[in-house]
Amino acid sequence: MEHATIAAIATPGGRGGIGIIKISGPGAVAIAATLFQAAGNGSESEGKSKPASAGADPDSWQSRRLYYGYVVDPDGHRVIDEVLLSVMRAPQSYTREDVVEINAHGGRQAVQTILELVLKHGARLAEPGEFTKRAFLNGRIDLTQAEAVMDIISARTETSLQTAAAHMHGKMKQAVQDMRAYLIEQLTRIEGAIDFPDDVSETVDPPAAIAGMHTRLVQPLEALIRQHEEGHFIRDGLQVAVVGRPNVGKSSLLNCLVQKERAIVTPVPGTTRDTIEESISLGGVPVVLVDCAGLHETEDPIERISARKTVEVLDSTHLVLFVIEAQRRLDDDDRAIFERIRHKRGILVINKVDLVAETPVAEIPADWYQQSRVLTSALYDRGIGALKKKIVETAFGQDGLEFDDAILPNLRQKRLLEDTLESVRAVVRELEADVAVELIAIHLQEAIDFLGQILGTSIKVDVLEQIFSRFCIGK
Ligand SMILES: Nc1nc2c(ncn2[C@@H]2O[C@H](COP(=O)(O)OP(=O)(O)OP(=O)(O)O)[C@@H](O)[C@H]2O)c(=O)[nH]1
Ligand SMILES: [Mg+2]
Repeated sequence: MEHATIAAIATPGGRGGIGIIKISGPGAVAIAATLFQAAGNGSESEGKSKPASAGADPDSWQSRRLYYGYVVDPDGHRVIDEVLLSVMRAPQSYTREDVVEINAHGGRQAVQTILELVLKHGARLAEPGEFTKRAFLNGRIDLTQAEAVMDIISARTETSLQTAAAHMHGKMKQAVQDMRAYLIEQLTRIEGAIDFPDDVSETVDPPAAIAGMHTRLVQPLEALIRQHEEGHFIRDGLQVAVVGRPNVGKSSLLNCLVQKERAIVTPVPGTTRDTIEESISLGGVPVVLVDCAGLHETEDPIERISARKTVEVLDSTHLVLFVIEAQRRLDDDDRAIFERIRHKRGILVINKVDLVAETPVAEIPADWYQQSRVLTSALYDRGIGALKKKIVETAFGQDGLEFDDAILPNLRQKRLLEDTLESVRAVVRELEADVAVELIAIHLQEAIDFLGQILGTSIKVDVLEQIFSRFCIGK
């Protein structure tokens, strides 16, 4: 474990009410003491509601207390800023080391100058995520909780925030620890059988062991892996492509859904040439809407490039809004588009209903998303609420997404869960085939190691570096 004292600006750049410089490590308090001059002159603390006045001796500074004063450059005694300083002594701090936070005024200059002074007096600039990495290396949190810290920082909707917070409070950790404990118990028994070969059948009861493997491991592992797929939307958003012939009102619909003039709308077919993306939150899930160029048979070279882009979007999109016009009969272009997307999950949006008296003119084949049709008028903002509801329903089922207490593994965790499942399945197969216990022990150990990598108890240094490098500086 490295013992350098690290420092960074913990608040975002730009102007703000306050800016925070965070220092962590054995030298944190001493460095702060060389720069901080308490306001007032005594060492007695004032009333509880006011910041305390710090004594000159930093050893007398109390943990988790705010001190009021100034940061002064020791060379030349220039006052840099009026600040509040807090000390959190090890091990009761974010990193489990001594931590000092200096709350300065939030202009770039003051915060930057203070950071430079802190660095000059013995700290080094923290790498991205290094504070959290220290919290992990010092055993305050496990790796699933460290990863959740980053998810909280980048959470885009209420639901993503909730699930990240649940992970930070150790839900993922608990689930993995339970499975790992069970595997260790099994391995201990099997190893007992290796040492006393006469007692194999007594120590290991294969049918019971197989049943246990199923309920305690195979099922929970499969559920967690499935939940990753659903959780993936919470993290990265559900991609919804808006497609149809030129001029059917795709851009108008996008604008209605996001409630702003995002895409250009004109009566001229072929207005949208490039794909346009905009995000909204539906049912707690970030939804990324992609407005595409109209698709139709054409010789125009620009339109052909646009069409190629649309087809690329269609490949990766989770859900398609297929837009047709209510006042017009379907033509070959409409039919060609449907053939392209029929394998995709989709909603048929019958737009421009304001132009028809009652029922749409278009005679729609029965197999065109029969369960998922919505009538809209993007011009008059009609049917948009129903469309939003349909998007959630079509993507996530009738009840929407139930994420209240779900555990949503990230990609790294999911891959390790899959590796674990594979090893567990091997164990089950070997128990069924009655193979040598030594072989079973190897696969059990493998599964234990994979779960350990999720928690961070057995993990390679480069993997750790990779995880923490995705953090922002100052966290
Ligand atoms: N009456 C009526 N007109 C609409 C409606 N929605 C869109 N329009 C009109 O249809 C024309 C085309 O709308 P856009 O939103 O640009 O259509 P688009 O599908 O994006 O067209 P391209 O980008 O060219 O493929 C514009 O004149 C819109 O005002 C609607 O619900 N009712
Ligand atoms: Mg358009």
